[in-house]
Amino acid sequence: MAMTFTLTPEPEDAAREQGRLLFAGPVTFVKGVVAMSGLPPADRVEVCFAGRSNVGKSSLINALTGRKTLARASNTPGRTQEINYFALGEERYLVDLPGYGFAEAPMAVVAKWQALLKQYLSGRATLRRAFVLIDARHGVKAVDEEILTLLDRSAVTFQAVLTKVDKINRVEREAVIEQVKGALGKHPAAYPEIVVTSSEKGEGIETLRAVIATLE
Ligand SMILES: Nc1nc2c(ncn2[C@@H]2O[C@H](COP(=O)(O)OP(=O)(O)OP(=O)(O)O)[C@@H](O)[C@H]2O)c(=O)[nH]1
Ligand SMILES: [Mg+2]
Repeated sequence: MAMTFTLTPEPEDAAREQGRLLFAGPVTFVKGVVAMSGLPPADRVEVCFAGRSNVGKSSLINALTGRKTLARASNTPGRTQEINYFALGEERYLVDLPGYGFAEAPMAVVAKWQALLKQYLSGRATLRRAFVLIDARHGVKAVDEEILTLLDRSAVTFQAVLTKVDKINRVEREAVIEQVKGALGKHPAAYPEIVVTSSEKGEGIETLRAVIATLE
């Protein structure tokens, strides 16, 4: 039986309000982590943002939190090389993962990121969901498949988030959604809903806030 994927619907009023409240509260940068030993205590639900370099992870965290420079969105691919922890009050950790697929990064650096990523994804008990960001202009690429497979093996539920949707038209949007649905179908850890976002225009941001706020 094929798995059916849908777009995450607009949140109900209560969930929207829960999301708004969570993200309107204090948001702090906790620390940048370069080794498992540096992780903060696993004392609350956390979600992580994974995706290839330049896909818009930091921009999405900035849009969610309404803080323009919190996660240092940069034009330099591969700039975010640490696992960056942000706290939403005492409620949640948001985790900005190092971007992958940065071809120009030295092999040794890539290997170190991959090892850390693997340890983090398989070893973090409070990690409730991974959001895997997919550039809406490109869809799921071979480089994304690696992390999707890693998430399957780590049994971490992941939800696909299309980014930069403001850069494509209606027709392209429908096409990329179909491509992503097809790719997710091969991954047992895929959550059956996709969120479509634009950090630039705000599309999908309230929806994603509600998703994060209502995770048990
Ligand atoms: N038009 C548009 N541009 C975006 C959007 N999100 C991000 N960008 C741009 O894409 C580039 C990369 O965004 P980042 O948020 O730095 O990407 P990242 O995934 O954090 O990159 P690394 O940290 O290097 O892995 C920046 O120039 C952003 O301004 C979006 O929703 N719309
Ligand atoms: Mg970044």
